[in-house]
Amino acid sequence: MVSFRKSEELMERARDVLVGGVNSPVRAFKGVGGTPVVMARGEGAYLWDVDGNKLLDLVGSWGPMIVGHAHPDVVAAVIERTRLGTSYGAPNALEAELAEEVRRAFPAMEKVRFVSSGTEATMAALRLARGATGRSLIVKAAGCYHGHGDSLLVKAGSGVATLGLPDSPGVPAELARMTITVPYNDVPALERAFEQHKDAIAAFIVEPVVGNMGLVPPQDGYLKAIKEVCNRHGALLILDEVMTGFRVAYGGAQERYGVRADIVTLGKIIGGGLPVGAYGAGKALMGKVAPEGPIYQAGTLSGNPLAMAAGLTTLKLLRAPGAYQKLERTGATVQQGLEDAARKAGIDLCVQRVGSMFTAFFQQGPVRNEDDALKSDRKRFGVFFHAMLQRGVYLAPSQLEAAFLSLAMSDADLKLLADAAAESMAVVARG
Ligand code: HOZ
Repeated sequence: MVSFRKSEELMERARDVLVGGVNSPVRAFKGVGGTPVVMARGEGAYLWDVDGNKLLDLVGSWGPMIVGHAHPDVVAAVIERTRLGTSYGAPNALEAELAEEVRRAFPAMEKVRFVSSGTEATMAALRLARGATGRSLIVKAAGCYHGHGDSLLVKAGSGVATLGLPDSPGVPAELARMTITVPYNDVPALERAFEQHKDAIAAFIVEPVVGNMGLVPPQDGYLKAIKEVCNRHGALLILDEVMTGFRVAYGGAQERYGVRADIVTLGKIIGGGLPVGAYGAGKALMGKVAPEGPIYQAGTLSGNPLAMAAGLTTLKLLRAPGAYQKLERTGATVQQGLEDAARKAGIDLCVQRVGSMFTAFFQQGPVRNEDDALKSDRKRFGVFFHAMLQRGVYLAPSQLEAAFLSLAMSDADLKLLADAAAESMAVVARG
């Protein structure tokens, strides 16, 4: 048995002073049971915990670590910037450089505003949509998670669904009523929402590939259809690419599926592991944001030079020839390993993957929306999670999350993963 004794001791101490011992609920292992693993360091495809266990990391900080942990170029860029001071509360030259790179990848983002997290980006995007249209209602898809902003904590996925708290206390009912939910991958339901609330809906916000009910891809034509419905009703389409941006393709889901949003939100990879979010849109729309326009949004650490440097370096590494082909191959190999392992063990498993993001749902599938995702056997997932952890593989501690692969994974790592999956599926089968 691998020991996590020091993690357990540290978590006991942390629980006394941090809520649930953590600073973000999914980390508390409520979705799988047991005690969270306390990490000490990361390098390449691996994390090392405080007990010295070496763990192949399939979480990747929930997406940002696409080039692996502590990549020497990213580390060097951050150290170099640190020597120049860590925050100015004034413009720095890296902000426009990163914004230009973001615009090259996401043509819908003619102008960009950097913030410090994905949550901030989606909150600001909603304000922009409401301010620009003069309408109050927002539509979101059940099971999508766009951070913890009040308007977005309605039938949210990720930790909210994992903990079974679909509507959070503290969100005023008046505000929650302004968020309408529809099932993901359901165009007629979106049409009905627009019919019921004529001329009152400011925007439809959606993850173009969902990562927060486990991974659920858009069905053929879904993204183009929702854009057309929004256009027809004078509403804005907000594509939340916090997870998918620079992940499912350099230009995110918009490049991969050939769609263009009215407003885009980004996070995770653009900060290269440091806290960054961004939102952007066409010039006319962004011209309504202060100081060019009246819609207010601000931030002391926005455009932080360390974060800009980490983001720029990470994006440069992603532009290396063959990077996305490698991520695709890595994803396909991992998927094959999991499917083979499940088949041999006689376990129902539906692996859904887009590039280097995937979820192995413990059910037959397909998983098209939140209702489908909730049919997964979460008890089996918990057994699998702990069996994998014992074999040195760190998965996201909830069935309703996605796994993220990195460029740092070698063939030997993929073999380790496949072997661990085969043994762990056998453990699941034994019950
Ligand atoms: N919201 C993230 C999962 N979709 C979890 C963030 C964290 O716990 O670090």
